Amino acid sequence: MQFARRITGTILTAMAVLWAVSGCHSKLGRDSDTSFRIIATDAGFEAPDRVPAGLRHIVYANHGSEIHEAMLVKLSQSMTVGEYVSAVRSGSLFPAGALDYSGPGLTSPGESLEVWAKLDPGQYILICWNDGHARSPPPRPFTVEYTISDDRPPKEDLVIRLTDYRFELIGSLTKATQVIRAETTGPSMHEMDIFRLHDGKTPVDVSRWRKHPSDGSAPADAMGGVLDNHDIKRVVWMRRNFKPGRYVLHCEMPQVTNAEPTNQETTHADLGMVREIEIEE
Ligand SMILES: [Cu+2]
Repeated sequence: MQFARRITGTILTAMAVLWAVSGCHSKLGRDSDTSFRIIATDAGFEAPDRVPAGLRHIVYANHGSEIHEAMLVKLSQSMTVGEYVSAVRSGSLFPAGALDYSGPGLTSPGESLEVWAKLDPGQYILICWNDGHARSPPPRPFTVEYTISDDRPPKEDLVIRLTDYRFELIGSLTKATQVIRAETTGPSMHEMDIFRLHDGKTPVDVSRWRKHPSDGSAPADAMGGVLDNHDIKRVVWMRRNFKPGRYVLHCEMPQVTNAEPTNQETTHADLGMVREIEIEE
């Protein structure tokens, strides 16, 4: 009896140790990378139905023929995807109760990048805001589960601070695969799209084109970026390869971010949140 109890005790201790080790393992994020793969097409997004909560490693590629971004939006508990869509169709960029959770920014066809962003449990959608896309292909719903695991973000090569209304670089971008740690110092929400300028084009050409995308040919390629978070304290990381050239950091956040479908024409880019940078040979 005593022997049996001791065996049971040993087994229970062993199980407790195993449980503690595995718990610790997932907390550290070591080897727990569960990439969240998102593919944009012109007909909508391909993505998993469910992902764990926590810091997610998003692997994003645009397989479409137009520029697409992938904004992660957490719906409020009472809100359906249809209700969000109808608010968007009536002109709202920030339907009441829904929360932006960042995501990969504007990305040209054939380009890809990785983003690390923290997700809380709940019902989400993926939506692209480029050039009226938010009104046509249906957003892709997905669930963030209550299970938590963290993918470890890579060590950054530089930090970019998004503040009202400028980009502050701590470090510099070089030609290579680069990890950018994006911090929003605010006080407003911000986003950062990265464009690679075509020969002879300027940041002014980019801002003008972004307002009227169908007027003439594009002055730049969209290299991705990081979209806004309602919780501006959240740090987001991105990683991609950069070739030498002239680039523009650009924030298209509307100056007014309430749920009303009015007065959202003035963007942070209009207020000066545009920065040209050069990546040297
Ligand atoms: Cu901004």
